[in-house]
Amino acid sequence: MNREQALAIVREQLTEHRYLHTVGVMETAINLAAKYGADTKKAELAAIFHDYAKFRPKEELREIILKEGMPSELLEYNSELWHAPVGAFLTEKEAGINDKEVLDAIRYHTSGRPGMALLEKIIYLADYIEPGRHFPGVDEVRDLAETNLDKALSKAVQNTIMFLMKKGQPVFPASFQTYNDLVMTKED
Ligand code: DGI
Ligand code: FE
Ligand code: FE
Repeated sequence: MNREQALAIVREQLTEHRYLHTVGVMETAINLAAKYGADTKKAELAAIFHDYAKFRPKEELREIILKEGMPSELLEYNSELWHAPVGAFLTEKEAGINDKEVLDAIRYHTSGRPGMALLEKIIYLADYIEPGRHFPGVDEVRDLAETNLDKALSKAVQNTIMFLMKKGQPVFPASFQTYNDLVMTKED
């Protein structure tokens, strides 16, 4: 599937604002992939589909999580987490993409996971720093992403967890595990 075909499919699923975000993630992910030695075509495809399920009704997301054997623990946490694993599922089912690396990058783009693959890191980070994002701390992560993918990622995960905690919201355990994994394995 080429870029135009993929973009046309997701455009129908998204608002204009979310579509522009998706294009920003795509461009950012391609640049990161080229810089850090990942497959730029896979980065492009994963970025295009990463928010594919963002606007499905919550009931549909919940049902798919239960029916398809995804971790039901997800349902106890913020529903914002659900579109990622369901997005991977629907990208395969409805768009026919079956590349496991691409699907995993979609699946883990919100929560992260310990031991993230290069492509997963790139999509998580591209989602966080694409040019349409404006929130405190994003420029620091953009700067880190120029030179150190893992440092940028660990700062992004840290910021997200701190943002949730400041609001008194629950944090999905995989997000904490991702943070621990990144700070405990980093070299300096
Ligand atoms: O879909 P996007 O808005 O582009 O971004 P996203 O997929 O990273 O998810 C949106 C939000 O999910 C993110 O801003 C914070 C929220 N969220 C809620 N609970 C958790 C969480 N994010 C993480 N990493 N962990 C959580 O437990
Ligand atoms: Fe998302
Ligand atoms: Fe996104």
